[in-house]
Amino acid sequence: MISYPSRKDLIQRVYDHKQEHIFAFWDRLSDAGKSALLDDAESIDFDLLTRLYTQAGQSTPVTMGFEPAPYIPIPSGAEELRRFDSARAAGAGVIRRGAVAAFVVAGGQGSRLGFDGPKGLFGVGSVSGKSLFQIHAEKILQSSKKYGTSIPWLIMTSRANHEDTVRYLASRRYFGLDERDVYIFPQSMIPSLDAGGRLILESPSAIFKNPDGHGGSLGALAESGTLAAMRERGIEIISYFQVDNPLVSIIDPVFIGFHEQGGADISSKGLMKAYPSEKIGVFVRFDDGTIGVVEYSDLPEHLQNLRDTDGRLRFCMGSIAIHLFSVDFLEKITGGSALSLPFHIARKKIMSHTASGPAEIEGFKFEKFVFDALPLTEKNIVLEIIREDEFAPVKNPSGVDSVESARELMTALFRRWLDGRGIPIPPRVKRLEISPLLALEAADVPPSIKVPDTENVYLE
Ligand code: UD2
Repeated sequence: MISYPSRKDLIQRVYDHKQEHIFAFWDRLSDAGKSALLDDAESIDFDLLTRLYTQAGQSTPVTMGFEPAPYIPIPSGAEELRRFDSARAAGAGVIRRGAVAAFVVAGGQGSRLGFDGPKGLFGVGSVSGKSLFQIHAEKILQSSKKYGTSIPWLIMTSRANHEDTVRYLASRRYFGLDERDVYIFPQSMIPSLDAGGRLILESPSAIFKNPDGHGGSLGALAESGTLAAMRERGIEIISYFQVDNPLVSIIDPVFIGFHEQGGADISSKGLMKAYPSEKIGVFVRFDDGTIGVVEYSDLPEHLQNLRDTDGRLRFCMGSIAIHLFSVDFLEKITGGSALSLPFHIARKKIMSHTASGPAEIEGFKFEKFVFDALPLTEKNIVLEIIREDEFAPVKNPSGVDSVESARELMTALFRRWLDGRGIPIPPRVKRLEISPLLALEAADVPPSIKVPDTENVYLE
């Protein structure tokens, strides 16, 4: 057994859990390295990892029966339109009284996109080249102006991208937002395991860990003190979204109005799945009456393909990870005993540090999903939205859900805005971008605006 007198108990714990291989390079470590490795080990919940590894061998992600969840459909008749108008008015009132905060989860590793850096720095503006973070920041800034308030922006990062994110936003002066309105905090990390249930070394003095999933955001909100700060500021609703969707309507009065009028703990936006295997979770009602989301990878193929008699997919309402959380509800579930959302287990390739250098190995990563908070609610609402208006995820370098598809969707949306306002678009225009600082929705576009006769048009 290795020796480090002041950390005897911890070392014993590591050996008791048969994880002593983490000390493989012990003799070569400096004192600082030894201490760093022991600190890393100290933060590990070995019993939790043992439980998760046992679970990994069982693979029963969804244990309860479920049916499709109810939802508020896109309005069609006059009465539904009136309901939406009333929700919009109620939501605008909530925003105006300064009760809404925006919250982006940006702790993910963006590995699918192949972009080396925080995904929020990725340039997605089809003409301006603006980054995802800039587009989000400008929407929040413009919403603050529109509703005469100051909307705080919460950003969850992770260990791998926290410093870069903080530096980037500071260097760009928070894109016009007041620094005091920007709250950046990292999420927790959890070790991955190899196929034999052993911890993995990232370097001789560090254990490989991954961010604990976007479900970690609720605990991180509370632990970082940000939830308390929101309460202090009079925030009642936190508007949650993912960093990779440049079309997201961050401060949406209609959505906020439905949430407020329905007294919901969580409200979620949903849309019709485009095809059965689309990589989005679906809203369901479990047999115990609670609402939840079943992730695409957990929905058996026959249920993905199942159709109703009218030909529509039975599980058609997809989750695009846009939610409103009431602060009361978040305080309830994160206060007192720790919030225990379940971990989902994914088999992944992981870089491991071995005696002969770095090597890719098969392992298990553990992540919490934010939508697992849905079954904890007493009241929730799912609101259907129009896909083309609000969803353009940037996940892949090309093809489906790529930067190119997102740029095309943005151009198409801005065209519809101008068409709807009767503003002519010269035929030469190929790419069109409207700055959030000019308009957040079609109704904001100044009717007097002229579209120049060039291929790439940026209206600001
Ligand atoms: C997510 C949803 C999927 C659908 C889709 C829409 C899950 C499990 N899947 O799929 O149902 O709604 O999005 O685009 O929710 N993140 C963190 N910390 C983490 C992990 C992720 O902050 O530890 C953030 C990440 O930065 C990103 C978001 O969560 O903003 C989604 O992560 P993803 O791209 O891995 O999710 P994806 O595409 O599998």
